[in-house]
Amino acid sequence: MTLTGYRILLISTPVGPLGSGLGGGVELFVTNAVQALTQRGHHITVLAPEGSVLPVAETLIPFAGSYQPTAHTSDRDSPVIMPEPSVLSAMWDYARQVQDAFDIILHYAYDWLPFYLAPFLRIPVAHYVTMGSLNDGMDHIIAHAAHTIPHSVGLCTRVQAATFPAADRYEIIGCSVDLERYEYCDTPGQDLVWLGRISPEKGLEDAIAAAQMSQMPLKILGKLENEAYWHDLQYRYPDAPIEYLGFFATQEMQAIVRNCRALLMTPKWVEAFGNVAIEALACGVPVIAYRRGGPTEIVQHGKTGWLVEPDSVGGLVEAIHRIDGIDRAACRAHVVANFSIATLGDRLEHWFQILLNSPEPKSPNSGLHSALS
Ligand code: HBI
Repeated sequence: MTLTGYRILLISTPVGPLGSGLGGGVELFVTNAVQALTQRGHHITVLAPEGSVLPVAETLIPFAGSYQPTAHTSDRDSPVIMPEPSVLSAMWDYARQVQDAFDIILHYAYDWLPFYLAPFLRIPVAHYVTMGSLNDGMDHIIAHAAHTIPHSVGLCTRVQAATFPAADRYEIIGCSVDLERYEYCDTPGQDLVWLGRISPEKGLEDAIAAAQMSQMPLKILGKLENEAYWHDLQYRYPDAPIEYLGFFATQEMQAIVRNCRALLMTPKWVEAFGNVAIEALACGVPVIAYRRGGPTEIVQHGKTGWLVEPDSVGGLVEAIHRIDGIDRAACRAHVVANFSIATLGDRLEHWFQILLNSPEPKSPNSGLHSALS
């Protein structure tokens, strides 16, 4: 550590360039982490796939190579795949070469390699895991990393931790939004809004069904990741009052979302966190979400939105009819109190201090099998 802060090497997700929308919520995690840490006097160097855009980064080094196949579209028993020449191995080979110029590595890849490499490096690695359990191989290496190097794996929420083996081994870091980028609105129009990667695990069909049943117009924003899925939804709900507007960067996205009556969150998987929930709340937009995954630790039922029986479209419709009972100012106030950049900075800095003052890694496998059995 220099007198004025940590020298941090931040390695981004290998599934696509920052700013492309391919990285989903990770783009926001990375942007907010860089802001939170820079504001506190730390020095961040970001490694990311070429073509990445990260305005808040003082140093961004691009890497060529094939993207990793996305874990959320793989099977639970999918083997580890390295599509060489891979952007993931290129970024980590560079990290190996320059490690002595840094105090710590912070990375956001939901991929096997960084977890395997960490004990081989001379500086600590903080693994920030941004999804719940998806794959047996990843479960094993994540639990192994948390066992051999205690405190080295950070998650967003407790409910996400519960999806992994040895749920008590993980640091809960949470997430945040930069409140200055979200403008509060207390005079919404009639539209509902759904926001996220258009991919089956996000459950867009239920939001469309709820719009059809309630006849409330629904705006849809996000990366059109799965064309076949999207065409199937249009075929199944030809008359639903929906409008797909495309993928937008934060500034344009929040200008649309802030004018909506409520955000619908309909995850079919255990959403690790649900950045879109705190983005909407930051604009004063109440959240109607399935009582599943990260949103259960963000939405206060009856105060900042409604938590609905999972997969119940009728439950979504009932909540839609009650949405005017929610105080929009309370939505923004909750984010200010719990999910600010300053709060994230506190948690990241505390995590790094623990890691930098931790003893040497434990010998692997000592007692691990019991944790995984
Ligand atoms: N898949 N293999 C892989 N690696 C990632 O880093 C990754 C992913 N799928 C989705 C994803 N990251 C992000 O969109 C989420 O972590 C938010």
